[in-house]
Amino acid sequence: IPGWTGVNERTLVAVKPDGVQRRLVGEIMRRFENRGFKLVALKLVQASEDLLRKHYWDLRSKPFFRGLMSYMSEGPMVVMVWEGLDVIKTARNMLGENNPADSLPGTIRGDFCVEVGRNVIHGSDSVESAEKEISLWFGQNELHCWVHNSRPWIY
Ligand code: RTP
Repeated sequence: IPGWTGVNERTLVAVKPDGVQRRLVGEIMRRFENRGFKLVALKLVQASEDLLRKHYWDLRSKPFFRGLMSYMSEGPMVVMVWEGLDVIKTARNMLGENNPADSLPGTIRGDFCVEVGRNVIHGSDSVESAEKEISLWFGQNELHCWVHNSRPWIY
């Protein structure tokens, strides 16, 4: 099939508690579907402190770590795995910069938030972190493999 490399990646995307509370879940999912990515896992989770510590282990010595733990515990998150060509990098572009002030309009953070401490969404930043985060948040039986038989370029 012309233009189809078959190189599929998976990334973890999480709508943080503020995003859920502000009813942004549908809008965010719509953007990923419209872009052409495939949803392969989805759940609403109130994250435990243990899970959040593991997720943000690399940031444990940062001054904002305690605030980050408390922010991420404020309510349930919608955690998803999206699949498709270059989805890790493309998702990060769709999210915008870590600091919403640096995020261009048209990105999720550029359209929906102003504070780094309430930046609405998380997305894995590399192949290694995507693999680590997917196995942290999901069991194997929660990840679904499905295909669009007649149109393989639709991931
Ligand atoms: P994320 O992991 O959530 O996608 O964010 P990121 O890679 O863009 O940024 P990272 O440096 O890993 O930071 C993780 C989350 O910590 C919060 N944060 N607060 N100065 C601050 O108060 C500060 N800096 C970072 C943000 O929620 C950020 O997304």
